[in-house]
Amino acid sequence: MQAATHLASTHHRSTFSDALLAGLQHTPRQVSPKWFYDQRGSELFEQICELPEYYPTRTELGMLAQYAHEMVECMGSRIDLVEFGAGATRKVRYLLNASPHIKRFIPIDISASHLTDASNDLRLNYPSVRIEPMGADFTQHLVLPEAVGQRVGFFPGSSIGNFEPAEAQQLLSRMAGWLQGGGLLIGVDLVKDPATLHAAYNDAQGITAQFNLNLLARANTELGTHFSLEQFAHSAFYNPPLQRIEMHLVSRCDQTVHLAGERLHFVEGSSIHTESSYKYTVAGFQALARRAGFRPDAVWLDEERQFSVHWLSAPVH
Ligand code: AVJ
Repeated sequence: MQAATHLASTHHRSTFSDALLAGLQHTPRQVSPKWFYDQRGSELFEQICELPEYYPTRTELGMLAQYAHEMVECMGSRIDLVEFGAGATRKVRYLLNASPHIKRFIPIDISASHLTDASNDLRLNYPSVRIEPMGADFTQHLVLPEAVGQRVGFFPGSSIGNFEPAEAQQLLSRMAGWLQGGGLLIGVDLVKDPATLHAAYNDAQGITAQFNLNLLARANTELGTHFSLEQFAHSAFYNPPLQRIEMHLVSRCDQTVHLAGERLHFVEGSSIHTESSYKYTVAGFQALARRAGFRPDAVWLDEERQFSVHWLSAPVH
């Protein structure tokens, strides 16, 4: 039984430590949202997906339930499927149910333990599909095993929105390289009224706030820091000119934290930028995909035009 390689190694901890220190010594202070996803963070995100305010997940699931058959039509007759940031692997099951042509599924996720459980359950439900999980950070160097059919990528949930547009283009062009001859099925959250966006990242139960603050709890657990979570406040707001939601942790007082032997001082009101979630128009995203080397093809929208799923063909070059 091939379990996902365990990432919580010293390498991973040192990488987290280095990234956090570099981000907190940077002006403005910023940390990549990928560090949200330890076991606790992945669990909190699963809770976010159930929230009434957080519309992206249920909207995309509804679209997969309605259009999966059309989506797999684009993928060919011998599919080698890879998912970037597979998490709980809930969404891919609509594709696996809709197509008998998926020979292998490679779920990739930075949260290895979360991935192993999900993969074992997939093997039980889809015995004819080779399930080969990869515990990896797909934003870093990635080597995929030899293809066993058309290489098809699956990148749902608008996780592309977490990347700065230039980074998003770079990541998409790497994906276009990996997926040559096949394509990418990608979920992209759309620009909409700021009130709906604000609510989606400021839920009444405070789960998103816990998800945001968990970054500091993780540092305390893994790096031995002494962040006082009560002394930081969750802040999330929509930035219209940049068409992005910004999440921050705001210092409630003047305080000092030690990390890797360095002394970090936070004045009251200063913040750590912990996540951006860019929103796109259909045309804006298609232009970005084209610049990355894809040929935008089919697009699916929900009735309220809140969310989009795109099929991007990856030309051979
Ligand atoms: C999983 C990255 C798509 O940005 O909407 C949810 C993560 N952050 N609530 C998003 C998230 C706050 C989510 N993505």
